[in-house]
Amino acid sequence: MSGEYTNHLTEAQIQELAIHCENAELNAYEITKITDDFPQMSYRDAFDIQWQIRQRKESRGNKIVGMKMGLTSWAKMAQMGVEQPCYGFLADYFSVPEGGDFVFDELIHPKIEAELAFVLKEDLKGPGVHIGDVLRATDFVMPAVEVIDSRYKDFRFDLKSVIADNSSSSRFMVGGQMSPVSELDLKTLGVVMEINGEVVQTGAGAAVLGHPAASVAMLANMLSERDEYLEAGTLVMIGAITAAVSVNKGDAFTVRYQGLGSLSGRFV
Ligand code: OOG
Ligand code: MG
Repeated sequence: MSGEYTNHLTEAQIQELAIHCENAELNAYEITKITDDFPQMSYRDAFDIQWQIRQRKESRGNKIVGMKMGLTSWAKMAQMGVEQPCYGFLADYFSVPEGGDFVFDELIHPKIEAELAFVLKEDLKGPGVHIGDVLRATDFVMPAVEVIDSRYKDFRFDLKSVIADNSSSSRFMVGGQMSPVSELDLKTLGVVMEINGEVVQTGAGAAVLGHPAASVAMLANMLSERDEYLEAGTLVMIGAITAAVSVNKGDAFTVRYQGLGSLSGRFV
């Protein structure tokens, strides 16, 4: 993603594409991927579209309550055919309380992901942020489930298109038990995902870039390309540890996290 970081689209096109993607999210309908119509779109353009969507929400009074990394595990990269991580933001209304319901009809074709969330007690400013910085700056870790919902037809995209679509961010749940990093072995931390009582995915923390904290470090470094940073207090989801799993209306899930309890919810 380094190298070319210039705009190939005009400001008006970026604005128009932000509205295009955000309307699809707000009204739960599919769109064709942006690069089909704008093959010249650059990474800079894609992130500008995402930041424009963020601004639109903030200007309507929504709060940004965290950040997420995506495509950070081999399981996810292989599943989506994309080989580099991306990031997105989390808005207030994406959050569903622990044990709560996800309203299926507000979504297009949701999938669930087992993740972890880091909550920071110090700022993290890239470039050059490493795992040690992240561990020092982390207040606590808690279990997280992300519900992703690409706005693109059939959940198919390339890296630039998914970045513009806020990296498929849609809903999330955090809760379970929090823990300081000193009490966890983040690499071997096991997760078991069950849907309707059946185990559908299993994994361990090291699936995410070798160590979950590496994902937070990468986010801080990516944000520095835009002179942005992670402020103390920010919640960061590290990306799915296993492949994502499609869900249907009526499904119930439980994800168990070694040493951190479990998260459950339903699609109603
Ligand atoms: C992109 C977002 C991926 C994760 O945790 O890997 C993501 C997608 O697969 O739709 O959130
Ligand atoms: Mg995710």
